[in-house]
Amino acid sequence: MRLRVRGLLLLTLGLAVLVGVASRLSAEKAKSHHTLVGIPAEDRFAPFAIQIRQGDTVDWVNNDTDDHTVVSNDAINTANPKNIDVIVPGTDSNGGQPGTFSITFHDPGIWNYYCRFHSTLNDEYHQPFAPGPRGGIQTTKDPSMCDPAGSDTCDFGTPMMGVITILPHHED
Ligand SMILES: [Cu+2]
Repeated sequence: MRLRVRGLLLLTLGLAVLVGVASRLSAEKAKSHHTLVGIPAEDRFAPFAIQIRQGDTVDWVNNDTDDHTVVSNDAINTANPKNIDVIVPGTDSNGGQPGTFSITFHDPGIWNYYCRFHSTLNDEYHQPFAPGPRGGIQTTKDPSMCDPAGSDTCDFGTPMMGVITILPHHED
């Protein structure tokens, strides 16, 4: 009888601890907000500019058939993380599923990024021109990337890029 009461007490205590942990976990999950940046079947990030709060997570989802990249522009970013250079697979290279990539931003600031495959626009259609892995707004202008026919595809234009503004925590 005594043993059974003690067993019941222990069981009740155990359950109380479990419920406590579960509710704390769900409270933490509710606090971290997720913002989606999609890549449609075009060479762009949508939306191009977003505003989030410190501690929030951005989820990139590549719905295009082609691979794209998320590359940080460390020269002008005032927020971490630095040195991001990640391929977000398109459906062609990801078994038919959109590739995904996420960053949680822990500091307030501005975080600019681009896709290094599509960081300049071509002359004719104003679509991102793919100069290859070494192209992009962080490299110097390379004459070998110019169109020999004389068009100005070697000129740098608006790249496939985005900007994230990370606001400080709510004051509460
Ligand atoms: Cu791209």
